[in-house]
Amino acid sequence: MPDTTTIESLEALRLEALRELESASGEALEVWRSKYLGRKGRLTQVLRGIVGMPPDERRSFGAAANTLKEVLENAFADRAAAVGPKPADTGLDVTLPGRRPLQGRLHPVTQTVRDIAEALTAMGFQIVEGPEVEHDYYNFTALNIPPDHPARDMWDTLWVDRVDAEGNPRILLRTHTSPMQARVMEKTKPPVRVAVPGRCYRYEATDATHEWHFHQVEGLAVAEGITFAELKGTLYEFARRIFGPERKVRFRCDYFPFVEPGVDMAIDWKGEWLEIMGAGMVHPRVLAGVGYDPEKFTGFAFGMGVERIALLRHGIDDIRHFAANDLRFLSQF
Ligand code: YSA
Repeated sequence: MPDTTTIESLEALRLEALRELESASGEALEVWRSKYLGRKGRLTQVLRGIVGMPPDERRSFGAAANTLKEVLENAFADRAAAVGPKPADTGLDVTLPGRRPLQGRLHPVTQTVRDIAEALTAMGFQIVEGPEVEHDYYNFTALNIPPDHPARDMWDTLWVDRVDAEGNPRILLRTHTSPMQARVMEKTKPPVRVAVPGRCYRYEATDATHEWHFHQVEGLAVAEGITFAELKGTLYEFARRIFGPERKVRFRCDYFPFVEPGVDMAIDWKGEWLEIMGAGMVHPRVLAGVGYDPEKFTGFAFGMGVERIALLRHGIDDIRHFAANDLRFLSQF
């Protein structure tokens, strides 16, 4: 058996291995790698034998053997790159452009809710949220709309299939965010200034400007000495922040049982007016109902439709696009 523990034997191994490698290709390449560098390969055996050598020889021989390992590994890599399988052979074309991963983003209605919340927060309103499944007391009675009052017909209501002791349904999907007016005032001493974003539901036929489920943002400000001029000023400022200073705004008298006086606000849309919110001065009966003294405190409230605002801002022609879940529409925002 030849002595493999001398520098000369390493040199002989190097020459032999490189000569063989020069003509190796295809499967012979792997045979070569295994013969010299594999687990039972010749060089590997040499390296394993180093531990049994006398210490003074071990250092210089070990260094030479490791250098040879590096030389053979590099030579193998060069040869494999020159004659080994090309990417095309494996069916993989690395020059093809990559596929861009689909990037998620916020729904345009969510974006609009956030923009509205940001504008109102900057104007001093605090954001609060409330339940979508509501008691009829908060949705109607606390808002000066007692049971059997004809004003209940203003909101086509989706009732939850549950009745009270008298056989009347009392639980509903909230038709507007206004129930939060009473919920907030019940728990807070004046002054209050809150904005309530949330989803609402109505048993309504749909068309280009009406959905059966949509979002509103409610606003409520109550303190001593608040006037109608402050309501108007607040809503003008809000419209300026959301639609810009050029967009035309219209106020008209309107009726809501929980305000006196009441108004609605519309924005110009395709040469017409599109109503975006109802508003008014909080009715003294609503204030008294939550324990506020209506002789001392006054306030204003408003409730705006988020989908309508998104529609106006983006020039969309039909509100039903928002819930249709069509990526061709959603990916524009
Ligand atoms: C009025 C006075 C206040 O002091 C406070 C709030 C209000 C608003 C009241 N709660 C309300 O819901 N009035 S509303 O029925 O006229 O709706 C307000 C806004 O919600 C509308 O101007 C519209 O922008 C939107 N909206 C109403 N029904 C809708 C709708 N958006 C889409 N689809 C529907 N079906």
